[in-house]
Amino acid sequence: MSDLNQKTVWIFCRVIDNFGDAGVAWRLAKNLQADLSCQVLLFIDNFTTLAHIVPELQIQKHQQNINQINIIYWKDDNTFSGSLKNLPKPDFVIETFACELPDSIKEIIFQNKALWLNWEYLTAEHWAEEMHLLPSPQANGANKYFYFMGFSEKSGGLLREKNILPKPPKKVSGSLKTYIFAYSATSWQKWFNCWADLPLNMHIDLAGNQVRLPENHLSCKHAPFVSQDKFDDLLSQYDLLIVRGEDSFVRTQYTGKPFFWHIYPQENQSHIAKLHAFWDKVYAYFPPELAAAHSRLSDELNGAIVLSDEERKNNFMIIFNNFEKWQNAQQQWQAYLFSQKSANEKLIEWLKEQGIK
Ligand code: TRH
Repeated sequence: MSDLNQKTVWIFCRVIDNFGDAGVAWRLAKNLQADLSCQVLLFIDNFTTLAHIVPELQIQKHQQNINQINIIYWKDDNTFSGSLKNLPKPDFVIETFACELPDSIKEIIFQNKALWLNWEYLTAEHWAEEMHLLPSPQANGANKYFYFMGFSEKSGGLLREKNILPKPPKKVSGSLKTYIFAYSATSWQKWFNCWADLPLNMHIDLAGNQVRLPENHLSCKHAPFVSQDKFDDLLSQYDLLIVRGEDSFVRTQYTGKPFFWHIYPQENQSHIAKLHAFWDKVYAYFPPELAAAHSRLSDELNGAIVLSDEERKNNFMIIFNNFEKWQNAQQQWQAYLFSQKSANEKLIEWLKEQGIK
């Protein structure tokens, strides 16, 4: 992949909650710096959250360089007085998750004729492919383009470091090593009790602080938060993963391991359409009976339905008794993802088409 010979990109991130806003912005910054050899300035309004992911970050130092990425504390226009002038001017600007840029930044975009991208939340829904890279004329005359990552050739692809390769499958040996990094939900204690009643030799590592430990004899312990650089290797050590949000969700797919997705819950259940749009693509690789069982459990985990104890148990029996078929299906999905160009590659192609060479 050729580089953008030291073009400069400004990335903006406003942390709403959890770790994903910072997590995606940091991954984007790392990928642009490494794979596109860009000069990257990351403006972010929450150093405390980012420091969980980047432990080297010094929270009190409002401008610092880590892994050749310039990290700058940004809240609004007032946190910039004077310092903007000393920064390398942007060739393109990425606003993550429509975090709304202050007028001072919009003025710099206009003055420098910088390309302006809004990096959208990841979805498999069809409409995102249609909107990908559409220009949206702005009041100051600049065009803002919407970048939609996704799972198909027509989408913006997924962020993928050029040095990661599909990991070979590993047979389950001894206990079923399970990793849970999820949101709180009413189904957890029902799932834990169901697993405790099954003839399962399972150990659970529980990350984050939103899910309580099982109230039964299941083997489970809290997993410490690791740096984002160590996160991929951590995920690949498990047989079964239940992950949340956006970035963990993508990184889990790269492991090729069986997983459930605990999607970020939205008002009026609008997250369910996004959940189904994704799994509809993946179930094409599942045997029908496995897809049906997984789908019912996934819907219960994400609050779409409530299963009876009997149905929950039957569905888990189906997926655990067909665990190798599940592994095989996820490895086929992994191969499909790796067969596509990454967001890194698609972005550099588009930037060059727009004249950034
Ligand atoms: O933390 P999240 O729930 O973030 C969410 C989602 O991004 C969601 O789309 C967004 O709308 C909401 O925030 C505001 O899940 P996510 O996206 O997986 O982000 C977690 C990040 O933390 C990810 O980059 C992985 C990283 N991480 C580590 O680096 N080390 C760890 O030990 C763990 C558990 C996570």
